Amino acid sequence: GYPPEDALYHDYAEIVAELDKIAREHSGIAKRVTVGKTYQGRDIPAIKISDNVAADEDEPEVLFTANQHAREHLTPEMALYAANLFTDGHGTDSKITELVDGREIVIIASVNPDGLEYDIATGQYRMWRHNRQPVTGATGIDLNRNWAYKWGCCGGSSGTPGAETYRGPSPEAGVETKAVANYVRSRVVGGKQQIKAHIDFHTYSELVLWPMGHTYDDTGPDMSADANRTFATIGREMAATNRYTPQQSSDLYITDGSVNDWMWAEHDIFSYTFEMYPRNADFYPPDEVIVRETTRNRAAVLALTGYADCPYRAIGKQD
Ligand code: 0X9
Ligand code: CA
Ligand code: CA
Ligand code: CA
Ligand code: ZN
Repeated sequence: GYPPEDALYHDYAEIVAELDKIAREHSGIAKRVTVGKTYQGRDIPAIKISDNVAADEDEPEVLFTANQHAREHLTPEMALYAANLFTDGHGTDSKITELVDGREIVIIASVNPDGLEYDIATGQYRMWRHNRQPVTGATGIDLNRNWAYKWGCCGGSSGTPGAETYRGPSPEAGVETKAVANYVRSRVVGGKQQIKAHIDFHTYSELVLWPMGHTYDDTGPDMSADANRTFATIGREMAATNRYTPQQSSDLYITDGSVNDWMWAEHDIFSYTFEMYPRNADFYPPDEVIVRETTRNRAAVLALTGYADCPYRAIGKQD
């Protein structure tokens, strides 16, 4: 498990227990949802939060994901913070109540629990990034290079097993990538994708990133000028609240097969990456920073959830 000095971080069992507790204590507005299993057979832990939570209502859906990368331990904490924020805030905070009543919020607290558990299994951090499935000559795929849009197109991933950014043998070969992609596809109802907005949490660098990642171009065949302006406007608004730096993701570096490009290009989801604390290299901040660095994203999470009915409102348009 976690080193004793970092005991406030949640391991897999504790993530599951926390989601179960939230669902139990807020059963009218929270229920566990099934996303699928990891390579090693763990249930990918997720929760839905909305009024009339048992019904699939006609409300904009918002997705939060965390922990594609095993060692980014602040990110499941962010997911749990958001789950508690929406459930505790319902009925106590008028703005949160309105969001929970008018949206269907799904939080996947760890996309990669196999990797998380491997990273902490010895009690000494292993700096693990990938999932834990065997590939030719190595173990693990970089899940955030394995999405099925322009996979491996552009020099933003590696074809070598064992490399940090190994893209896997084929798109969605990663069991967890495929499970989350299947979940997103399952939200196409009557030909319409229900999920309108998404944040994928990573560490570190304190950035708000938006697509595209595979090209330096701001606009192109899969990114209209209005969409780009909307991404940038909402991205900058969120960054003003958490004091992160807002930028197109390729301005950081080129990635191909990353989640934001797929979510946008294939599903028209306004999909962001947040690179959380700290600003400079450190995957293992002490547990003392968890509360500060998750609370820091309160306003940004609420802002994107608010925009989900019509993100283009940010630039004064209707979709
Ligand atoms: O490389 C990644 O997958 C993300 N950074 S991390 O240090 N958490 O691994 C960033 C992905 C954002 N996309 C692009 N930079 N294009
Ligand atoms: Ca500590
Ligand atoms: Ca509802
Ligand atoms: Ca719905
Ligand atoms: Zn990451």
